[in-house]
Amino acid sequence: MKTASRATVACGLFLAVCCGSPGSSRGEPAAFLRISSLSFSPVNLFVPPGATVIVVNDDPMPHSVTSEASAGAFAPGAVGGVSFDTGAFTGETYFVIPSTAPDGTVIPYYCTIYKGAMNTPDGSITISVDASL
Ligand SMILES: [Cu+2]
Repeated sequence: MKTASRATVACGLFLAVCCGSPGSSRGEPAAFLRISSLSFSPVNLFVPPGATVIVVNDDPMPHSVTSEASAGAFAPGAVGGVSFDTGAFTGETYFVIPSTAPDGTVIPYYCTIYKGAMNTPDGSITISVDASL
């Protein structure tokens, strides 16, 4: 019983300190990817393994952030076993990079709806153990 109550206290402290990120309900730090005027920003995002990526769509029309095997493929795919896909969405959504994602992996992504018609047709997420959130 002593152990359980200590864990509860520790969890409460963690939540109190770490719950600042909007949309990250698990209270973990997150990276932000923004879509505005048919452009991804930042186009090249660096995140550590296990990162939550919160995607904000400022446009009135739906977009997606979907991994592809190579830039310009415009078809869902993976690099180094890492893939992600928000599906078409407006407003805000998020996805999680696997904690096993290999350091140095560069995963291109695109929008399944507008593809080459985006002002930034391809973006990329680079997995870096040195990236901070
Ligand atoms: Cu789009």
